[in-house]
Amino acid sequence: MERSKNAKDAQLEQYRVNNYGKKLTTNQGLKVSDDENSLKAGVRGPTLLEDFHFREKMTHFDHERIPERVVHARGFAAHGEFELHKSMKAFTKAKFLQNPGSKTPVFIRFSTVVGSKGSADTVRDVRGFAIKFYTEEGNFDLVGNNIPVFFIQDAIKFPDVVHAIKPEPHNEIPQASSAHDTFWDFVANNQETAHMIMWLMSDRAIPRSFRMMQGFGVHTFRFVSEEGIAKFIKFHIKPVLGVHSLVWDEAQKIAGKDPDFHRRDLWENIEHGNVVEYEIGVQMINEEDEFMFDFDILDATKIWPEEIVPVQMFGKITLNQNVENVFAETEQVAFHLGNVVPGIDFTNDPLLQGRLFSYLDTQLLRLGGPNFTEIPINRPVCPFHNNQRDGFSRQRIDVGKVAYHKNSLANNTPSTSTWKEGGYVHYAEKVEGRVIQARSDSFKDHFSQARLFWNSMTPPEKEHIRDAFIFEVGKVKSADVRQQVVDMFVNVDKELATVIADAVGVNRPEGQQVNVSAASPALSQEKTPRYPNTLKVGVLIGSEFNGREVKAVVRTLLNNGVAVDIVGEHLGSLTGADGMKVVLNETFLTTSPVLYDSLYVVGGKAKNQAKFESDIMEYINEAYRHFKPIGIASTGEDIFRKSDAKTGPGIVVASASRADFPEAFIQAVTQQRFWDRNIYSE
Ligand code: HDE
Repeated sequence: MERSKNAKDAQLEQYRVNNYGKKLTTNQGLKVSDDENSLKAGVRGPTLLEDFHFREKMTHFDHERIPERVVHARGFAAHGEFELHKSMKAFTKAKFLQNPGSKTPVFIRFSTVVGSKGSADTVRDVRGFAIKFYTEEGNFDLVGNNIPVFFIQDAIKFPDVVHAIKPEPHNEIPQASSAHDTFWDFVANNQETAHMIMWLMSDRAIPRSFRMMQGFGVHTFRFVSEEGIAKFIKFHIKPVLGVHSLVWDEAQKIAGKDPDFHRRDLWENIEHGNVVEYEIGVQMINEEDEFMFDFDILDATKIWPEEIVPVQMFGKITLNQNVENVFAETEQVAFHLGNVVPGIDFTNDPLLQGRLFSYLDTQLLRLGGPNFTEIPINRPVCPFHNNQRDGFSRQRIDVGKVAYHKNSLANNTPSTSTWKEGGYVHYAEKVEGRVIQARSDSFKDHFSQARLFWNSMTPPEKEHIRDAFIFEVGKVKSADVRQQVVDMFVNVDKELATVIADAVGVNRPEGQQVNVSAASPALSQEKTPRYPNTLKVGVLIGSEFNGREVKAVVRTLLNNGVAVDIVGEHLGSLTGADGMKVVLNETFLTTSPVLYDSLYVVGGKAKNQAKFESDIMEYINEAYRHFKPIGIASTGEDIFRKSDAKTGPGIVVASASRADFPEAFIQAVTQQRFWDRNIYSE
């Protein structure tokens, strides 16, 4: 695919090295004559210390690893661009938000939070959504998540929540999972987690794709205009393809069948030239309205319901370029909330305040010193000059003898800039108060918005949340902790807590839910946009298929942007009853029904007919249980009838819909899930 020719790409190009066709050398540039055998005293003798090439090669290898991120270790990233559609000049001085049509290079790293670097993509977890905007005024990092609230209200508790959710330290089990004692013990004993837990148990925590997740800045930030007028803001990012999720059983199976499911999905879609798009906007609250709400706008465990404070979209982010080297770019990228530009400022959100310390600190360890800003992926696209010097792996050569401010020998340069000249001037917020270690009373309502979230869910979404609780709390060995969890979540919903109690073998809770009947429909995924493009259909096929029929369906799928895998008994090609040939690119063994959004069951003949039919039935049964659309060709009906699946919602049968079949099937694929399918009916 054509490279995005923006300022960041041009900068990175200076650092890219292509070794293809070159001579092998040492790092000193010396040509190497033998890379197979170390230098020895005699062919069967000991290796000599003198072999500098061996030692250099081995030493470099020994030092290849750097510490993984303490959280968000598993991630995947891509390059792209932000385009401004609507000027935000009235609200912020930020230059990249002034002129509609202006473009800013971006780099986005998506991640899970809990698992280590090699863990599976589809675990139940929050997803990181970290964006680096390479603006002309310096880098702006929006280090968000796909869930708009957080577990805790004050950064001082971050090490605690992370210790509780990470694998338990005595046996390092379980990997990348919140379903264990220490996490739920933390939840029950730190009830500020309630709202976040509702999101974590919801479908949001098992996204279908990075391309189908919302992003949130979570904290309350400030926009500051050229005139110095500030507004409280929250950042929102909405995927153009809509917000879609997996089902839990499927997510767990994908974790084994394809642990790289999300990174592969992003990688392949970008490689195929499918643009990955998100709208970005803000919610804004005037400074004087700070206390108008029944929640504290500085509390990161609260949302601002969109129905009360609408999101104003101002631009689009497009990802269109994969990285060249995952370590150099994705691993070495260093995000930091303190990377801001004039016109974007902080608030006193105590979670945000703590993050302003942590990110810089963590990079020093991870990237081995203070010069990580010189690593190509971290460099701003504008020049940078200051009196910082030295440190491990310094690359720039600052010339001259003056490295201090103020000076006369260098005409007092590098010089500072005023606000008007583009200098960063911190917003002059008035603060007063006594020094105190305490939580504001306005932060103490932990359940109203947890219930607001519950009230906003459709019945299938509620069922998924209920089942997630039953799974997670069911994994907790301590009956006492299970009881505490049930006694906590009765505050959110009595019926929910009672069902959980029965399922996890503890007493039904005695308390009552909070008295909140409001809902925020924007929180449900049910009304999200739905498109067929970039969804994936598995075509299950044997020989003697009906060529005309299959061709029409596959063509309709491809015309709608659907990706198609042709799956059969073996790789190679097959011939239809009418002589048409198809090339198979997967077998029943190399792929799995959980890796498709839908199946098209063609059937046909195979060498081992019994095994062929049994494989197809297994695929059908699995897709059926995961509420997926299934299209049945005329040659596939017999096998379908022998499977556990029943005709009904999302089952499109060629003989029933005849000429309309391709269209009817596309509609079903677009719908993605059929929650009204009763998978347990006889
Ligand atoms: Fe982070 N977080 N975090 N976090 N976070 C890190 O920084 C931290 C929080 C988020 O792709 C670390 O470079 C504290 C909220 C993302 O490279 C570390 C607190 C949100 C990423 C850190 C939070 C996030 C991180 C680990 C409580 C959503 C991955 C490695 C105050 C708004 C960035 C690193 C990437 C990574 C600290 C809470 C998002 C240790 C102390 C809330 C997306 O610095």
